[in-house]
Amino acid sequence: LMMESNLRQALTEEQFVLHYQPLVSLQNGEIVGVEALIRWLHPTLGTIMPDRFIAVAEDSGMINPIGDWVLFEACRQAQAWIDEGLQLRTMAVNVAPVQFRQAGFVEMVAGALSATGLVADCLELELTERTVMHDAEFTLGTLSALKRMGVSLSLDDFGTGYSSLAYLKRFPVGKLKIDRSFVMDLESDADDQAIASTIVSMGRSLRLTVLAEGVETAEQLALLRKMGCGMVQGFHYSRPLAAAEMTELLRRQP
Ligand code: G
Ligand code: G
Ligand code: MN
Ligand code: NA
Repeated sequence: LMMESNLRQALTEEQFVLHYQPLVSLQNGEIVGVEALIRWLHPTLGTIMPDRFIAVAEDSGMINPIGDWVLFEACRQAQAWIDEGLQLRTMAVNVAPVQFRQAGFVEMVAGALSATGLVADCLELELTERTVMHDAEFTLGTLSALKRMGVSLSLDDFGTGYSSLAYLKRFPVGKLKIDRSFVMDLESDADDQAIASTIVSMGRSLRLTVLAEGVETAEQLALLRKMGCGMVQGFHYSRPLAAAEMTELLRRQP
């Protein structure tokens, strides 16, 4: 099943869809953005989650055409919501390491923006520490080009890889996303509290927005709020939603 040819067929037969999860500001409780998350709607096997095919896509090189599709579709949907008059400041899109390093990546991002009419300010690319710390000089060049275009950058799964703090300062990154493994047991685990609170403090000192992922309970939310965390994402607010469901949620926003 999880072969290059199946992924290619899935792409041409339009079996991929994006779901969207709200990114919520703790300042006012508003949905300020969404993260696009891919799903494979297989005709006989049903919904296949990305952890079952992204690795194969990366190894086979199919991540590039799939990633291009994700970017165009996310930008198209963001502009459709904006055209409807809905408030949406950020469309966040995950970028795989191979995709980030493919020749012409910056031009492809520019192409997705111009083809869909989405302003660059609305687009945020999520990169992991693993992606950016590998060949940091290459990363700096690419991130700087994206930043000059007006695209925002965030570090996903933050705390699980290893970041050189020197590069964290040099990279034009605007947001740190605290990995959900540190949030999961936040109420009971003093170490996780120390880690989360340290990331929040460091982020604030570096003038970065800090978002906590995987927030599922009111207790986790309260702790993060007390730490001064700026944004959250997780099942407590909403699971990832199909586009039509997300449209309804955005329409209900004040
Ligand atoms: O809902 P969740 O199961 O969506 O996602 C699981 C993992 O797959 C996460 O690590 C997430 O970052 C990754 N992922 C989801 N959508 C995409 C995508 O469009 N591109 C890439 N490269 N990774 C994605
Ligand atoms: O690696 P990345 O942060 O892009 O992955 C996002 C993943 O986290 C997706 O699989 C998404 O479905 C999942 N996710 C989002 N919110 C929650 C949550 O509150 N709890 C759990 N367990 N997973 C979540
Ligand atoms: Mn992500
Ligand atoms: Na993450």
